Amino acid sequence: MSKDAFLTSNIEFNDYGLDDETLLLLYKNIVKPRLIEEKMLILLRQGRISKWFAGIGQEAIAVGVTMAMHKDEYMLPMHRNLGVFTTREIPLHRLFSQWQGKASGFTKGRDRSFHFGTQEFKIVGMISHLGPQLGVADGIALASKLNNKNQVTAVFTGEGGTSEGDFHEALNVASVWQLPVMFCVENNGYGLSTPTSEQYNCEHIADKAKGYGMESHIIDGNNILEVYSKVSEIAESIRQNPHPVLIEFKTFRMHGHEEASGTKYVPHELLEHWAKKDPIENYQAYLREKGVLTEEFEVELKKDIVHELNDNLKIAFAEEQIIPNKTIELNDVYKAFNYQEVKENSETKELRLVDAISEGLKQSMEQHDDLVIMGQDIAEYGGVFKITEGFVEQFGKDRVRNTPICESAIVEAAMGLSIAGIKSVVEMQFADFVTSGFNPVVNYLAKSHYRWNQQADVVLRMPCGAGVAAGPFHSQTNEAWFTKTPGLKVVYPAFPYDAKGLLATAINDPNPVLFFEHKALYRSIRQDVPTNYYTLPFGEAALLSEGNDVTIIAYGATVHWALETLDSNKDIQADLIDLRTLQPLDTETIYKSVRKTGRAIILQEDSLFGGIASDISSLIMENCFEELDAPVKRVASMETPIPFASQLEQQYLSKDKFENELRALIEY
Ligand SMILES: Cc1ncc(C[n+]2csc(CCOP(=O)(O)OP(=O)(O)O)c2C)c(N)n1
Repeated sequence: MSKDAFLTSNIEFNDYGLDDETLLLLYKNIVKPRLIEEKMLILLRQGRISKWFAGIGQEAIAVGVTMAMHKDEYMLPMHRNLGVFTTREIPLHRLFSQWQGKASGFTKGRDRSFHFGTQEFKIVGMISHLGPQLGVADGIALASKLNNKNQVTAVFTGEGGTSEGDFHEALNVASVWQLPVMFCVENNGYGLSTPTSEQYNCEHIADKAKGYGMESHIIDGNNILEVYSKVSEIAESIRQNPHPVLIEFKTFRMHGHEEASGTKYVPHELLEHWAKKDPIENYQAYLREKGVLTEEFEVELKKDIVHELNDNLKIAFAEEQIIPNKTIELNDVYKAFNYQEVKENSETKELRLVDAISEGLKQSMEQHDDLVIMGQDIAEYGGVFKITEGFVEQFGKDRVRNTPICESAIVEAAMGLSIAGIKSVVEMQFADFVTSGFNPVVNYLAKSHYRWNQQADVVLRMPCGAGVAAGPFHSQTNEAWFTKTPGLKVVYPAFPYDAKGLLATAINDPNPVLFFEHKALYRSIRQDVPTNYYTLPFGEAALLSEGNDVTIIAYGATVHWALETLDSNKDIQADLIDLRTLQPLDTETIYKSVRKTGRAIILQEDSLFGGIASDISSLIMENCFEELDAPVKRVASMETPIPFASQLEQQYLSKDKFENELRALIEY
């Protein structure tokens, strides 16, 4: 930073009645990230750090907004918001260790740069996909509203990020639910190399607020006094009366997207124009002119920061590299869950699968008095399968929340609730529609505990499956998309008794659980089910029949197909294993049975390739090869989308070919 380049300010400052102490604190806080970044650029050139996303020229926004927030209010910053972290006074050596992938950072070397959160400092960092944190902020703000905390949540995005669907969904949900969120858009001219003219086609991003029925403001993002004063006012109004606000900060990205990529594509005049509006040099000139900033103060300040910086860098550089340890890595994928068995009573009632799920969900709502459920049409309407019928009357609309058609934002909001300590269940109207919220499931919920020790205490209910002539978009059984993603648990009951107990466990488990409910079983399968609240453990398959000829492995609807087949082929003596949960998978029960029978057949409703049957088959070959008398057989549906017409659907499904394949295996 050149010392005397700005004798007079190019920004029109107004002190908004702030006292000298505050004016100097703002100065202190804005200088610090600049000095750190300048040092980082030197280290980058020396090859001592790997990448840098410079926020130089944009510091007034991060610093001004952070100072306007209370320390116990959550902030969700982006990759150029170092000022949020420094103003929240995170010890610098921890930041440096984070950037160097060391253990004293915030992710044990598992994620880079600003991709971390810390409950201690109430900061929830971004994931690379930019947009998802906007919906996460909704969830945190919802928790604050439900707990009457009068707090505001501040979330950042660049103007590039506003083109993502997450932005639209998050703003829409925040407005419909009147959530206390400040959506802070840093419009810095470029998203990587893309200028604003190729990013959006309206004059101001703030104009979009009108479409969401939302208050908006445009603020000079290079003027720290305007940022701090106006945002303080806005934040206070949100605390008093919860509502969302969209704030567009006009600023400019003075460096490349990341340092190595440069700024060749940015017209020189533009850089010159904005260089004159540097937020620090102008503020410095203003404070000097005003007589608030003395040379002595400035020298001391910079000396202190440089000392702090160097001392902390020394600590981080001296810290040893992480020594890889597989056990530690594997243990952190899921939050440890201390399963508590709640025994069933002897009183039972015959229930259909749909009723058992409804009863289980209702009893969990009673057990956890802050559990929130969210989904399309689940409130007064009771959900398309009527599982939540009558819930609003019992639990109220705060806890039984109809959502707009915003799968991404709702999964993200569930994540936000979890960050704020609230459990939630999200009903996907159909499992097929999870694709519209896929990113936050596999990238946010699944990876959060591993990345920064933050549980995603969310259950996604997934009405799935074929056999109801509903065509390609209301029939899929898409468990394989999730069983392959570390960090998720996958439950797939076939019976009312299991469904009720496993749902209670899914809700108790602090990890993200996908709970598959087969639609064709909802009203066709009945069973005597204990009337009380009870739990069943994950990772324990059920042995439904026993025999020495063959091991049949099934889950969901295929369990019933296998039962029917055995019923009409009484000469076949089979171990029939109902997996009940796919992740965790009860491999011991599978191996024990296969070692006894020497033959295994896996029946899957989904198309063959890449399904869980393939993995189970491999596991059996790898672990039981010596005991096998025949190759392991997978039986699965055709490699096509699921067709609508019932005769086509029947041809598609693996059900009808199972009997022949079973006999062929036994006769092998
Ligand atoms: C979903 C997704 N698409 C693309 C990218 C690659 N990417 C990372 S940052 C970035 C530009 C973001 O621009 P903007 O939101 O304006 O923020 P800025 O970098 O300008 O601060 C892009 C394209 C990404 N990380 N995630």
